[in-house]
Amino acid sequence: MSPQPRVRVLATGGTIAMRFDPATGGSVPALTGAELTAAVPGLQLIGQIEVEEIANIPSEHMKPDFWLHLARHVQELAASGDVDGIVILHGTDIMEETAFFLDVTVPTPMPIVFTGAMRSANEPKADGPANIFDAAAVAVSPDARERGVLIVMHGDIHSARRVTKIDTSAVDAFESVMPPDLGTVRSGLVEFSAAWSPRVHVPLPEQLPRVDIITMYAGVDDFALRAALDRGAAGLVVAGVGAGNVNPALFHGITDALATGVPVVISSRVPYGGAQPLYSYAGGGMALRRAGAIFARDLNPQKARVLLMVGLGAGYDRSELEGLFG
Ligand code: DAS
Repeated sequence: MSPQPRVRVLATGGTIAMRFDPATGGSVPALTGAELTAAVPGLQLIGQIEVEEIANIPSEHMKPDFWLHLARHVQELAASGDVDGIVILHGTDIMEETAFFLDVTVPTPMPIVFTGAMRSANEPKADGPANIFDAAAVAVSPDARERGVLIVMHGDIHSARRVTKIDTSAVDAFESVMPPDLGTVRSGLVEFSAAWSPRVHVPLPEQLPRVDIITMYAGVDDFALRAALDRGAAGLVVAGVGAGNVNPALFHGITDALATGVPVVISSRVPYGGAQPLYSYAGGGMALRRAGAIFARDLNPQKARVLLMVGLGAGYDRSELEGLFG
């Protein structure tokens, strides 16, 4: 009988590891990764499961330094030959950012699968156990190799690049924008569609510079933009409206930032369609492009920030950054 595939589960926390606390009226961190995996019926039939307790924090507490530590550890595991697939248990609020960071900085063909839960472990219909089972089934699937980092939630398989959280409470809270999901997993049956997701790789930097996101909304001025620059932001991401447009106040702030050599990436508040330069009036996308801004295309603002941080951390100049964003 062929040896069981070796699955390493890295537990970082999140709702999946929480319990509702009647004393405080809310959910709080409560369970280890070992307790979570031990409570999943049939998990041992999927593979040889080994759990590491990396952290037990809500994902809002994640910081870029944690990303660097996690990426180095995943790189070591991928190179060790001791592991066939990795499952990372993580909070859902920041999951897409951490997953995309590893997708960009850890170019292994090995399946790296994130999952979490929308309900705490002691809530009715807790979704954590099923998500752990599904994530492990994907992590040992030969079809999951060379796919980049994946997020598996509610039986759907998503690429780290295209997935985003679209619902604050539903168990099917994640959706892939452009193209559809990569596939499904139902009771251990893993099926990938023909969909694909582009992937870029940047060598893992030693440090990640400060990059801030500036949001466009009616009447916004350049206060937040200039405050970010005053705090030493090495790059800016703009969550524009439409396909990537801003008002004249932000436009002038952006052109000033560009003039001082600070790269500015234009993304969009809108989840579908991506950012592209369409309008030539002051603040329109084409005016921003002509001023030297880079367009994020399919990346939402939080992921464009991840890629800009990594590119700047790796020492990329403006033309290399332009290439990175495609
Ligand atoms: N507790 C929040 C987090 O850690 C939400 C969740 O995990 O679903 O991201």
